Amino acid sequence: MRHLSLDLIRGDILPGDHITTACDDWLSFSIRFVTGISSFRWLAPNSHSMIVLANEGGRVRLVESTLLTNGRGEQMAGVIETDLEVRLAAFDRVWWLPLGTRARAAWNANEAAAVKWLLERIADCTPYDAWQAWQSGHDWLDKVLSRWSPTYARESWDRLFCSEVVAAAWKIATVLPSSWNTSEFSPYGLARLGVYAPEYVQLLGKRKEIARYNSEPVWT
Ligand SMILES: [Ca+2]
Repeated sequence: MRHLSLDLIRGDILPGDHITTACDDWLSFSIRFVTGISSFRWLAPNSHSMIVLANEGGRVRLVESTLLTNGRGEQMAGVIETDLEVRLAAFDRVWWLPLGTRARAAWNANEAAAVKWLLERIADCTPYDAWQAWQSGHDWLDKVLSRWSPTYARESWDRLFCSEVVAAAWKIATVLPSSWNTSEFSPYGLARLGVYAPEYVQLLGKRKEIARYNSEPVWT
């Protein structure tokens, strides 16, 4: 992992790449705790996921499903477009996880379909999926009870949580196999998938490696 400021690499960030983050607040801690335990770790390193929609001359546009207060003081809960540079201020740690060669080729070949789907989700303000976010985080029960577990989420894109947006766009772009359930991926689960370039970059915060980054085979 390299630790570099956004200014040094902003031109290298590409559509489809995963931007993932963590905060030192209780919400991030609780997500990192439950998703870490499900992965047999004390704490997951990351708690939120965003996907790169476009890079316009170094201005990195993102899509994310999140809870935000807009400029008029209204609470937003769902899929929105944001700007990486603006969003940096909201987090304590931020990593850029670039797609690797195979995933990049798949994304580039199917980018139009994935971007169309992302823009439609922004346009219809697809609501935030708190229930499936909770289910995806508590995977430890699924390992015992399989699909009868109360924490097993059937794939459903009517509502979307943060890492579900990334996984769904990747599935549309064939970065992930069509048989995979995108409603079961936590931010840490996504960071472990073997879809990335060998090297990733921390853009912000005290240095923290993502254990098991890029380690789980996707195409076997
Ligand atoms: Ca969902």
